Amino acid sequence: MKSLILAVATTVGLLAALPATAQFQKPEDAVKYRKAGFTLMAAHFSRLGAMAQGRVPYDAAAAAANAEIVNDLAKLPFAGFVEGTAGTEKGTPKANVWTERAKFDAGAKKMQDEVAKLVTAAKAGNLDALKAAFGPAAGTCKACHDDFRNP
Ligand code: ASC
Repeated sequence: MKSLILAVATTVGLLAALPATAQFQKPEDAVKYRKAGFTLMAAHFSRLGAMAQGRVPYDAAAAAANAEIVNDLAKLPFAGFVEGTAGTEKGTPKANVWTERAKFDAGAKKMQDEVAKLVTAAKAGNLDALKAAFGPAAGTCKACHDDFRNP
C-alpha cells in the first residue's frame, strides 16, 4: 500500500512538473506543441474579446470559464521555444527570441500576470471589469508579436 501511494504521488508530482520542463524528442515537436498552445489560447481569448467588444452578448459564466482556460494555457507554450527553432516565414519566431531571451521571458511573464488579472476581472461578474482587463491582456500579446514574431 505504501509503495502504491508513493507511486501515485510520484506520478502526480511528475505530471504537475511537466509544463515547465516539457521535453521534446525533436525540435518539430516543440514547434507543434507551442503552436497548439497558442491556437487554443487564441480561441478562448477571442471569446472574451468578442464579449468585451460587444460582438456577442455578455455571459458572466462563459467569461469566467474562458478566462480560467486562458490562464491555464498561458503557462504552457513557452517550453516549446527551444533553441534552433527560429524561422523567417510569417508567424514564426524571430531569432531575437533567443538572443534577447530575458526580454522575451519578461514579455511572457507580463502576459501571464495580465491574464491572471483577467481571471479576477471575469469572475467579478460585470462587463465593465472584463472590458478594463481585456485591453491590457491583449496588449501583452501584441507587444511580443511586434517584437518577436515575423510579420
Ligand atoms: C487575440 C489573438 C491574439 C491577440 C492579439 C492582441 O485574440 O489571437 O494574438 O488577441 O491580436 O493584439
